[in-house]
Amino acid sequence: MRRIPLLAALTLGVPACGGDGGTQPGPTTGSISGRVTEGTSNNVAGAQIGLSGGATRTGTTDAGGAFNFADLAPGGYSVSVTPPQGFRLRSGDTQSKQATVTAGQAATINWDLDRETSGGEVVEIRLTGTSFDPADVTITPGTTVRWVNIDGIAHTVTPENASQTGVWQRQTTNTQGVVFSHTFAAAGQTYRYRCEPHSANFTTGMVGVIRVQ
Ligand SMILES: [Cu+2]
Repeated sequence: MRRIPLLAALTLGVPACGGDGGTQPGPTTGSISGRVTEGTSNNVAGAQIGLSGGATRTGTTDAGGAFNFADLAPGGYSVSVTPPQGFRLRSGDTQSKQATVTAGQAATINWDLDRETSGGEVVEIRLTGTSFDPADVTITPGTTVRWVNIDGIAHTVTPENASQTGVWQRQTTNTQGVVFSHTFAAAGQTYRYRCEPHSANFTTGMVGVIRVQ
């Protein structure tokens, strides 16, 4: 067994004194992040976010409705949103909001949008038995799809790719009625989905597809 000499042990136990070199440099920048949603559960992807003030940048919300501007010098900023097709600002909300960045801190700015209701076509898909009816739907951008539980038993509407552009969040239902609605804004996307109790994969059983052209 090795023994630490008494003098060394004492030295190790005593904090360095003398004043220099004891402090670590703290963060000098902060960030502004946030999320754009519609209602309580729908993330809004593809919203354009603009930053001005201490820096000028642009970004777009991801599949989770999130955006993030990092490495910002402390100070005041203005953050604005441009809703994607099919959405508009909620009445009373403002397009441009102010944020103050503090070093080492994340400021948060959120928007909750409304769906554009003027002229948007609505397509209904019925959940009945072990089928989505119709199962294969082709729509144009801006169309709203509404899933309705007909038989009142447990189903889900589970997208194959939860990070796909413009995708909806997995939904569950066990009662009759409207399960949810989702407006498809992004063109050129094909969304495959299934009902978990009635399909083990995305190709057989209770499955569906939405094609946005
Ligand atoms: Cu089902």
